[in-house]
Amino acid sequence: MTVPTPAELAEGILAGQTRAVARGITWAEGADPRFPELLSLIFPKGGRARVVGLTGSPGAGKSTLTAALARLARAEGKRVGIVAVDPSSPFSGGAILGDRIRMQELYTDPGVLIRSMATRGHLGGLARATADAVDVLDAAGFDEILVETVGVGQDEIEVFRLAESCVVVLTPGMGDDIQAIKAGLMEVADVFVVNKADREGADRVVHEILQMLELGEHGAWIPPVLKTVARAATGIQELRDALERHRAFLAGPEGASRRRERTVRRIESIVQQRLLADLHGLSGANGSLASEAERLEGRTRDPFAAAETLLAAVRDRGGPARGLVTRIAHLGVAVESLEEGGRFYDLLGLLEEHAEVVESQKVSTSFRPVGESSIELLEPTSPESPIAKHLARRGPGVHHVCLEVADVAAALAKLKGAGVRLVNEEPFPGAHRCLVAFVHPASTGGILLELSQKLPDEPR
Ligand SMILES: Nc1nc2c(ncn2[C@@H]2O[C@H](COP(=O)(O)OP(=O)(O)OP(=O)(O)O)[C@@H](O)[C@H]2O)c(=O)[nH]1
Ligand SMILES: [Mg+2]
Repeated sequence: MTVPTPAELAEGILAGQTRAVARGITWAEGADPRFPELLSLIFPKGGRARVVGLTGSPGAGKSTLTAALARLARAEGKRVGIVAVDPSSPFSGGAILGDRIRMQELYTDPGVLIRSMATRGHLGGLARATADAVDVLDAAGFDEILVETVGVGQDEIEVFRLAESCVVVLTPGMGDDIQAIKAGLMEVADVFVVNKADREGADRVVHEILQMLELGEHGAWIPPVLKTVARAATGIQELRDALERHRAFLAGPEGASRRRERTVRRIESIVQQRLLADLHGLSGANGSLASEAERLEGRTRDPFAAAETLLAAVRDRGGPARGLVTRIAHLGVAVESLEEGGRFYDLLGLLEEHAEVVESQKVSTSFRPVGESSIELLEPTSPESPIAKHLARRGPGVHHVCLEVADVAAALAKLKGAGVRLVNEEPFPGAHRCLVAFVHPASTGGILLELSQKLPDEPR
């Protein structure tokens, strides 16, 4: 398959094609600049899948439990996506051969898609990559999505928080882990599972969790504590029932705030990553992390002042680009002939002020000022001209809108960084001594957009 455009890939994903889904997840994982456009196309179609996160210490039985849940869902005819954010999971191939063989039927079941995510090297963060992968699966029509993570690092907890229902898996004989759970996972757990209940001490762990819950703060949802033997598929139906109750809770009035909290977190994490990336990218006169750190160590700057300086620099750089666009320079109108097309504008008193042949676009142009802007009539000088093609396809009419920018190269870099689809990656000479470049209608709301930078007048 040749490299698809975001629109082609979106179509494949929405049709549930496995290869398209896999590629979409790869884009998510690599923070591909095309991913935001892809997501914008598929996101409106999602929202039907139920997303369950499972976390717990290494070896707690998360994968076995995930597989057991997947089997139950398959028995009901549901399509299941499994995302294993975990290098040692049988799902990603690291575990004991026997476990993998026991799960073999899931790997070959066309109604199941298993994907593992590396825990390292995610531009933009593991949580973001995982949430994006889940959205791809959701849009592809998977009914249930199970996300397995090792709940140790901050990053993994972040991943976990994004699930709709979070299952914390504990096992007997892990006294220390209870402490860790108190610290990080307590308030995100929706269901507690004490797995390996075939072993000594399961009841004691259940008891400890219940005690913890009594002391701790929780809202309207009191997390149930269940016992399972994942390896023997014991207690799985009860887990599924508990998840169903949690889903019903989320759909109700009390669940709404919980849901909102998670949605907000997701946006926060994207913003946070962006800001951090911008912060680390700072250099030069406006201040950089290194220069501010140096001032701090030399006591010529205090931490708050350093932060203020850097925030101001980040805002200049990555914030909404105030002052980037200075005006609408002109409206480009394709006409069969300048003479004929110009007659109407003459009637309005919008007389030609400037005419020019633009070689790069193979067009003759006629500029008719209107206030700060102009109407630019465009007549092709060759059948090769983009204007000739426009006329053939759509007839005469609005061809593009031109915005004047102070620095077209900088504007292109900024847009490209945000995943905007560009027609030209490099500026080229346009009419009126301007440097111009076009932005694709797919990113602008349907209009071909020209960005134009006025070059200084030639010395006389
Ligand atoms: N005795 C017992 N063993 C179990 C149970 N559930 C899983 N196991 C075993 O525990 C081991 C680890 O199970 P996994 O499902 O790979 O655990 P995990 O939490 O996914 O492990 P990592 O992904 O490596 O962190 C395997 O050998 C399982 O067969 C259970 O209920 N009882
Ligand atoms: Mg595992």
